[in-house]
Amino acid sequence: KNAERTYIMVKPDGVQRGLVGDIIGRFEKRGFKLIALKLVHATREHLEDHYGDLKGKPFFPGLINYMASGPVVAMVWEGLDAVKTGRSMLGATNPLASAPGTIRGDYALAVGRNICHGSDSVENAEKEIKLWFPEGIVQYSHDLAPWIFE
Ligand code: DAT
Ligand code: MG
Repeated sequence: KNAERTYIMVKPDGVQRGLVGDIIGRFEKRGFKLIALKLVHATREHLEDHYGDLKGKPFFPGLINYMASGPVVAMVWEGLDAVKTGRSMLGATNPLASAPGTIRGDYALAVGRNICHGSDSVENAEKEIKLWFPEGIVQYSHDLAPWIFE
C-alpha cells in the first residue's frame, strides 16, 4: 500500500501560469516519491484516449482543445494511499467547490481551466501510467521512507 501509484498531470494552464514547481513541491513535501516526470505536448488522439470515459459529454471537444493547447507535465507519484490523497490535494473538479488549501482551491476558478489532473482509482491510475509512460518507470530506493511510513 505504501507503493500505490497515481498519475498526476499539470494541465496546459498550470504550465503557462508557472505552477509546475508549486505542484511538484506539494507532492514532494507531503512525502510522495516522484517516479516519473516529463513535459509533453500531447496529440488530440492521445488526449481522447486519456479522457475516453468522457467522450459524448457536451464539454468534451472544449476539454480536448484546452488539453491540446500546450504542453503538460506528466508525473507518477508513489506512496501510501496515493490515489485518494492525490485527489484530495487537487481539490474538487469544479474549483468553485474546491477547498482553500487544495491546488484548485488556491489557484483556479473555472472547471474548464482547473490546472491539474489526478487519477480517480487505482485501476485508472494503472491505465493512465501505461498510456503516458509506455517506456516504463525508473526504479530507485527512497531513503526517506522510514521517516514517512511506519
Ligand atoms: P476530474 O478532473 O476531477 O477527474 P472529470 O474526470 O469528471 O474530473 O472530468 C475531467 C475534466 O473535464 C475536468 O478536470 C474538467 C473537465 N470537466 C468536467 N466536467 C466539466 C463540465 N461540467 N464543464 C466543463 N468541463 C468539465
Ligand atoms: Mg477524472
